Amino acid sequence: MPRTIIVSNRLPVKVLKDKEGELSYVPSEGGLATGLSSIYKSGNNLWVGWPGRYFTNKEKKKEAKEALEKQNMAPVFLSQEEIKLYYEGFSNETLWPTFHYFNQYALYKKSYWQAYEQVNQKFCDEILKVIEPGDKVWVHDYQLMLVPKMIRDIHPDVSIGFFLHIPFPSFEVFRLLPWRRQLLDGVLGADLVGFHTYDDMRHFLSAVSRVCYISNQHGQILKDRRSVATDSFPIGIDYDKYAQQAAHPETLSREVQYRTSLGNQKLILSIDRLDYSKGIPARLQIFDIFLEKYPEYIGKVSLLMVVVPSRDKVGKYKDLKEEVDLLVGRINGKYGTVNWTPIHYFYRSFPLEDLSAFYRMADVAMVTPMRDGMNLVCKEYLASKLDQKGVLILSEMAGASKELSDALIVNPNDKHQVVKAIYRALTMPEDEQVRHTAIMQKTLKKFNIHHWVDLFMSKLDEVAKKRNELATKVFDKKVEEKMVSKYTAAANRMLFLDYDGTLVPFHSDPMAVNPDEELLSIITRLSSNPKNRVVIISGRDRGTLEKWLGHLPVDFIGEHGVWLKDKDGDWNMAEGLDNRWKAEIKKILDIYVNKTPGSFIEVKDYSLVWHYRKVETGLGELRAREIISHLKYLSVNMNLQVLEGNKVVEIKNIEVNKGKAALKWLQKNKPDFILSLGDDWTDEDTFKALPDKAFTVKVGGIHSAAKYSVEDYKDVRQLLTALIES
Ligand code: GDG
Repeated sequence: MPRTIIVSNRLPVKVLKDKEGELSYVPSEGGLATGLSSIYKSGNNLWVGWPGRYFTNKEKKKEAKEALEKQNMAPVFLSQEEIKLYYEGFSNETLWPTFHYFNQYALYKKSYWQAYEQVNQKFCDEILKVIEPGDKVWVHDYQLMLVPKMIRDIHPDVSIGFFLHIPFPSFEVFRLLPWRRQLLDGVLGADLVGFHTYDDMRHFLSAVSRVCYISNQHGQILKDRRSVATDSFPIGIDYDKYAQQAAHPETLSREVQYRTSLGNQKLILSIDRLDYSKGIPARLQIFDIFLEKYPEYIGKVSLLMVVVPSRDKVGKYKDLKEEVDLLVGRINGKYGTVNWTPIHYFYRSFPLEDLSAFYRMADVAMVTPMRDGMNLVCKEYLASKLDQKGVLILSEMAGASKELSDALIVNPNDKHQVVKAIYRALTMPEDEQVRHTAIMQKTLKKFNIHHWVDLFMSKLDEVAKKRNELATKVFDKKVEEKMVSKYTAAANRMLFLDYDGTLVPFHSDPMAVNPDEELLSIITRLSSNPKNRVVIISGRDRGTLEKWLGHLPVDFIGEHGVWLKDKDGDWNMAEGLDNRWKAEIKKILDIYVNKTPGSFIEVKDYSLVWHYRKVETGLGELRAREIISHLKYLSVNMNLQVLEGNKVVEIKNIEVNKGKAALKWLQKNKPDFILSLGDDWTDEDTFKALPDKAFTVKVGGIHSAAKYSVEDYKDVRQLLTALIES
């Protein structure tokens, strides 16, 4: 039975060692572990990850491995040095700050990168030990961005998903990384790439387009003739667990205990891991300003601040800890009285019962990170509010703000706005609190952690299904053999060959792709065979076609079917065409050339083409859309079609298309073997027009009416050579 393999930096378990050296295994309580437990614990499924401790003793290592394997876990053992360079180093001192827009904290060290590559390979090797075709792999987070490609290179047929738990930054920030290309290539080894928000997905797609020069269609990326899907999957929490915990007698008794010592003052709650992305110092400064601005709250409201120790070996975190300690001390010194402490500060973690009591007690939760992939604390707070009384102040920089629009949404850099939000929260009428909480709870209940896992997994299955369908299209050896055998058996063959993008690659200067020696030799050999009729079917003007290939015995269909020529005849124009529209449309295109550096117009006899290959990425696409919408109504009235091609917008008569022209050729010649090769939308007309027995081949894509697909012009030349040599 195919298996599902979960891969993450840490295994969902803590390995503890007592004084006698005995090992014990405590399952992690984290949301991800809960959500994925139904998957990795069943059948022969598996979770691959670091067990979270160093093993120097071989016996103990073996013992741990065996014990973990019994619980469906495969440990990747890492040395102290590896953790220092790969985890604390590249993951947390390079990627984490960059992805959270703290790029001024990022270190770009070659030694970190090398360790990151090696450790990613180590994870991959562990997976390769067990993986088989048909299996599914789900790789988690920024520590393992290279793993998808590493697996794909060895196993082209397995389904691979990747989920990023932290934000994906804007391209302008991402581009700063010296290893940006390798990181993207690594992730693109997956079939499905998931993010918390649509914005993260957008940034990723823009990075792929600018760094790898691959555009996308509705989030689908075509990479090495594989389709990579991207989507947003906002992670949820185990809602019932938090709601039930909030009703648990132990939670209630702790709440009573804490309430008794605090008195009946209002409580604002703040809970995070120690991290500069969480905006802890700013939150303290905001509380300071609040007390200054609203002195009537002195003695009436306290901030309960839990900071969970984290990454304390990384330099920036040590500095942050000192800053927080200092600020708390300063504010408590400034406002504190014998019977009131402004900030109750804890630098440690608490058991769930305490956490739940804090959530219940808090009148306000202040979740104001500078940047956060999602943030689960705010969701847990809401789930714990069984009476629905309480107010959430939420930073717009947290992924959660996209779902929880009923919170008081703030920009954490606008301190005065947040101060006002605190005042509003503390004075909000109860019925309003209940109204907002109820709406958000409804969302969180539905979009819980199990829902998230199901959504991702079913999308991964769907993508895999599509991949299999597309795979049937690949022009492989078997198809080639079939084609060659039909070709040799035929006596009257017709080959429709598109030019740009099919026989030659694209170039920023369209006149720079005149046929090279290899191409000339291929076409000469094909066309000199009396059983063959070679038809160059192109959007090019007749002058260029004549100049480049006119000396060979080939037929031409130029300007997508405006100009036609038999190998032994003259150029003829398709009947009934009008080109008086050109002057008016050219005036419009001139406006766009004037405001778009790098663009130009190609004037053909019966069509106009606006080229934008040299225009700044993004601007060209924007202008193309503007032109299309500008010409929308005009073109209908003038009987024109406006088509978007590979970095071009072409305007031509509605009657003209390659398909119609190709049909004319078939009627005249009645071939017993037909091959058609083309790369863009104009060739789709040909593919659709040809009879079913034709071999239609799309170049450089898979979404096409063609039966088969090849990667690029090199494959095309190989395919034609196979025919010649048959
Ligand atoms: C990353 C992304 C994304 C906190 N204090 C205690 C405690 N916690 C638990 C909370 C919560 C978790 O830690 C923190 O989760 P966050 O989502 O808020 O933050 P990160 O750890 O940075 O997580 C983040 C997440 O991945 C998931 O994709 O949301 O944006 O940065 O569950 O309850 N738990 C206990 N005691 C504590 O004192 N028991």
